Amino acid sequence: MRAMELVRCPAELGTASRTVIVSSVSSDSHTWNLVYLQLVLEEAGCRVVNLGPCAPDQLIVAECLRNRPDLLVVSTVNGHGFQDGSRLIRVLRNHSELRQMPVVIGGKLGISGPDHRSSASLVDAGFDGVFEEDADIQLFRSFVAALPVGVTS
Ligand code: B12
Repeated sequence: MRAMELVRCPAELGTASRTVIVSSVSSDSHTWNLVYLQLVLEEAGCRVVNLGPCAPDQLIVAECLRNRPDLLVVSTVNGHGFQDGSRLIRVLRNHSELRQMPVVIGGKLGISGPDHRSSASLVDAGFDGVFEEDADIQLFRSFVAALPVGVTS
């Protein structure tokens, strides 16, 4: 299965500036992936709140409730992404106010290269998009450009 098929593209197009939270997961201390994504998003005109590495689930929940972002971007490369991502998305989706918030995850999610079956299970668990290490960044840019504004406000 191609990465393209793992993205639920929002139908509605928005033009206003979007607020995006970028975060890693609790186990992951890698940082440059987050800096890279912040730059990509700022280049696209987004206001970015970067929570940095090793963000605990409850911090991510609290910052989403405080900032009401148009998108949460989770990035992880240490190889625990499938486990950490599954846990995090359940915590987020169990929160009634965050049930509709667009959330994507990407990076080096496992330790054996792209695993599209595991990515599909992340979509089943509640992610709106999964961008594995072989995904084209242009696909991510298109996803962001097509986001509706104000879903979580
Ligand atoms: C620097 C580094 C470290 C530093 C991090 C310092 C810091 N403050 O960031 C230190 C030494 C701390 C470290 C530690 C570890 N690391 Co390390 N690290 C690296 C290294 C060499 C470079 C990472 C980097 O900065 N890349 C630059 C950024 C810009 O690129 P990137 O992270 O790949 O992200 C890109 C894409 O993945 C993508 N992307 C990422 N997220 C997302 C999200 C979305 C939505 C999208 C669209 C795209 C996207 O966009 C980025 C640009 O293309 C890589 C190897 C490598 N060459 O990639 C290993 C690597 C990531 N580390 C690895 C490992 C295993 C570890 C450790 C577990 C090692 C250990 N046994 O202790 C620990 C884990 C620590 C932890 N708790 O997380 C493995 C992960 C294996 C895997 N996933 O298959 C790698 C791949 C090395 C390897 N080949 O084995 N590491």
